Formats: sequence, structure tokens, C-alpha cells
Amino acid sequence: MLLPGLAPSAPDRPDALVVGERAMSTSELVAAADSLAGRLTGAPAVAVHATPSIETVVATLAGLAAGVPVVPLPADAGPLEAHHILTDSGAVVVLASPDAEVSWDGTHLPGGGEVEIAPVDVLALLRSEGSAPAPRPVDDAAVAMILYTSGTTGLPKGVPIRRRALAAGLDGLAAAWAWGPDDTTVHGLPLWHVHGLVLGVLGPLRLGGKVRHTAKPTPAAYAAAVGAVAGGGGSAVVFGVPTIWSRLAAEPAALAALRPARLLVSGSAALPGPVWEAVGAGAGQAPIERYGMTETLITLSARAEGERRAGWVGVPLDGVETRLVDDAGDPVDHDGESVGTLEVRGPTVMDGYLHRPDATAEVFTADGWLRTGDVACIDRGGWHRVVGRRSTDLIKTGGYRVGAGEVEAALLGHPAVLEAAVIGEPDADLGQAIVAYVVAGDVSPQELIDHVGRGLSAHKRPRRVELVDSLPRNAMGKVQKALINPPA
Ligand code: MLC
Ligand code: AMP
Repeated sequence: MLLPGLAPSAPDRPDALVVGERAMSTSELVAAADSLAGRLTGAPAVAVHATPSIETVVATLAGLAAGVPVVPLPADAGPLEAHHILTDSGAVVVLASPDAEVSWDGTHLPGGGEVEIAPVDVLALLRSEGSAPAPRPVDDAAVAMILYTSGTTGLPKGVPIRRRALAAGLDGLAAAWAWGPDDTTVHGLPLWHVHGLVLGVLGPLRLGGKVRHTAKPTPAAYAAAVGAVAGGGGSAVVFGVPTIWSRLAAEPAALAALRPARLLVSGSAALPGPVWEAVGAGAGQAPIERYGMTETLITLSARAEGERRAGWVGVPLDGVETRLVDDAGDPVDHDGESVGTLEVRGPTVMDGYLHRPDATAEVFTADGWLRTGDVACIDRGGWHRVVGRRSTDLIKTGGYRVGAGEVEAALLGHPAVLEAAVIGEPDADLGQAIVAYVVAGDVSPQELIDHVGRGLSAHKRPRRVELVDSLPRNAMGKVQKALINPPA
């Protein structure tokens, strides 16, 4: 069973889920989700317009109860991104909050398809409880969700995640963090990625714990949420991406309010050493780090009861194996210094991308290991340190993974743009900031930033657009990004 925390035998908690100001009990969550699930059974896939709301959680649980693959759609996705995800996944309905604002519609999708945008009315679902047939058990090999993630080029790829992979990943983390029914998981992360949705919502609901989502991930909201959990005698486990920890570190009063938390966890991007130090000093404990990716779920983590080391992401979770290889595919010494490409294998790793055998073949080795694309070292004790990515065309900004190629294609879709090169520039707040170098006719940088935001999503907008006369190219005509932004 994927979510034993929602089983009839599980305790009914009045505040199992809190998002912003709204709360639902365990029994309400189950009743609303089951009622909606009855209408989804048999659909090939169902998309969820993933705003930070109780509706997003109810819709996701309904898809899972119906055994229909859930496709979280970024809340701010523009038409280019939304249409691609809907068409590629084959979703026939988008479940959305009644007050949701979308910048696209479900009709006239490329290929002639149509999807219905269906409002999720939680109160009406609770009133109609029992009118739909009870969901039947779903095979643990079934696909639970399809998460979309960016590659270096092209549109995002769908990653189908089986129920048993989710279960294995969450149980691995439960063991690593002593994470369980007594914990309330606190965060304000987007609900369409592994971090916010899988770990931040399905994790606690699998383990019988509670979720408190802050709606916005501001330092003040984190401080208030931890205060509310601690004030009620609860144990808070707090999740953040490095940008959130860095913003907390800049607000000592908010950081100090995290002192009652049981555990602080950072992931999705590298946590800078000074931020780790500052959080440790201000919140009374340093965050533990864990590492993963959409294709593999979380594979490495420091242990709650063990050592915490700045810049190191710990050791494999139960059942996960890792190896380090050089460019020739030969093993790299685990001496804590030699770097290689990290490859992983285990029960949480995907089988392959949706409809993309070419990309799947590229990411797996002949002997079945997944090439993460991350460059790492491993020490004698098995601890891993992620030092960077092989490709500079995969940008991590605020913990979001953004493909340079996707942003370049969106820029080239503007009639004034002739050439575009997108890079991730080091940024103290975001880790990397998206910067575009563009050869264009008569257009302002701001218009190009807005153009990307309208087509894709807010976090894929360049923070800066530099209009240039030409881009440096090699003899083959390929843009030399290293020459645009020479390393300092
Ligand atoms: C942003 N803004 C811009 C802009 N970019 N305005 C103009 N031009 C641009 N290029 C606007 C925003 O819309 C916002 O406006 C305001 O500027 C502040 O933006 P920001 O500084 O980006 O802050 P914010 O939007 O709050 O984003 C920071 C963040 C966010 C950390 C909260 O990046 C975030 O939620 N990251 C989490 C990503 C994540 O969950 N990744 C997990 C992937 S799974 P306004 O008006 O709205 O204030 C994974 C696996 C694993 O990686 O290991 O976990
Ligand atoms: P995503 O597909 O959005 O899940 O992004 C996965 C990528 O995020 C990984 O390949 C890493 O590059 C990066 N990442 C995740 N966690 C960490 C971490 N703790 N430290 C460094 N990088 C990380």
C-alpha cells in the first residue's frame, strides 16, 4: 500500500494537512480524494494544476487512489510548457482549484487533442462522499506519477515513477531520518517536483505524519509554521532548497524560531558552506543534506543521528548503489578527492523517460546504471560530495532544474531574436541565475524576459538579458559558451 497513513486503520488527525490557512483531517483527505477518484478511474493520465493548495493534494491523492498516473503541472506554466506536458503525457483532464488562473486552455493542443479543466471543489467532494465506488487496490508496479524535468536541450521529458519506487524511496528516507508518524513536515516548496510533492507531501502521508505547507517559502512563514508545530507539542522536520536556507540565514530572528525543530534538511542543489554554518549557528543545528534527482528520487543522505558535514550529501539509502567513473568508464578511487561521474542503481531509479527511447538509452549504461550527469567524489567512508555537473547546459536556479536549450528555443520564438545563448551564472541567492545573451533586432531585454515567462514559467525567465552583436562560435559554428562568460 502506497499511503498507509491514510488507511482506515490509521489515526484520524484533525490537521493532517495544513496549507497556508486551510487544514484538512486525515478522514477528510481520504473522503475527498476517494470521492474524486471515482470519477477518474480508467483515465490514461490526469494532470493536476499544482498550486500550493489543499486542492492540489486532494487531486493528487485522488489520482493515486484511482490508479491513474498523476501529472503535476507547474502552477505558473505558460502555454508552451503546459501544452507540451498535456500532449506528451496523454492527460485527459486537468484538476485545478476553482479559483485557479491559467494562462492557457486545454483545447487546440498540438496534435488536435483537448483536455477538460475540472475544478476541484473540496466541500462538494466531502458532501458527495460515498456516492462514488470505493477505489480498488492498485498494483505496486503501476505508474503513480509522471514528473516532467528539463534536459540540456528540447522540451522537458516525462519521468514515470512507479508506486513501488515511491514506496522504496520514502522508506529509505524514513530510515535515514528516523522520520515517522510523530513528525510534522514543514516546507513551502512547489508541489510539482520530487522535493515538495513526493518528499514533502506523500512522505508524511505514507508514514502517518502530518504536512504543514507554508504556501510561500518565506523565512517568516517557516518561522511561524515551526512555531505552530512546536507550540502544539509536535516535532517539526523542515525541508528547504539552499536558496530558502540562505534567505533564512539572512534573517536571524526567523532562523532562531527554527530552534525547536527536530531536523532541518537541505536538498535539490548544493548548499554553500557558509549557509550551512550560519544555519547551524542560528537554528541550533546544521541541516543534513540529501541528494537525488527526478529520474532516481533521493539516493543519498546524511543520517539524522549521524555526522553532519558541510558540502557532503551522505551515503546511499537502503537498496541504492553508487559508483564513480572517469571519462573512459573506469572506476575512480574513493579517496575523497578524485572526481568522476556519479552513476546510481536501485529500486528508486526510473525505467526510462516517457516516449523517449533515445534519451533513455543515453542516460543508462549498458550494464543498467543511471548516469546522473553529476560530478562527485566519494571518501573512504562512503560519503559523497557533489562538486558540479558535467553539462553547463543544465542550470540549477533556486533548486529548479532548467535546460538552457529550452530557454534558448523560447527566446528564438520571439520574432526579433536571431540568436540566443543561455548560461547559468553564479548567484549568491539562487546558486545559479539564468542569463541570456541574445542577438536581436529592435526589442528590449525586459520584453524578452516577459516573453519567456509567458511561454514557459516564471522560474525559467532569464534574470538578465544581454543584447550583443554576435555570439562567439568555433570553426564548426557551435556557440562557445565558455567564451561568453569566462570563469573568474
Ligand atoms: C523571478 N522573478 C522575476 C524573475 N524571476 N522577475 C523578473 N524577472 C525575472 N527573471 C520574480 C518572481 O516571480 C517573484 O515575484 C520575485 O521575482 C522573487 O523571485 P525569486 O527571487 O525567484 O524568489 P522566488 O520566486 O520566491 O523563488 C525562490 C525560491 C524558488 C527558492 C522560493 O526558486 C523555489 O521555490 N525553488 C524550489 C525549487 C524546487 O522545489 N526544486 C526541487 C526540484 S526536485 P513575485 O511577484 O511572485 O514576488 C529535485 C530533487 C531533489 O531537485 O533533490 O530535491
Ligand atoms: P531535479 O531533476 O530537479 O531533481 O534535479 C536533480 C539535480 O539536482 C541533480 O542531478 C543535482 O545536480 C542537483 N542536486 C540535488 N540535490 C543536490 C544536493 N544535495 N547537492 C548538490 N546538487 C544536488
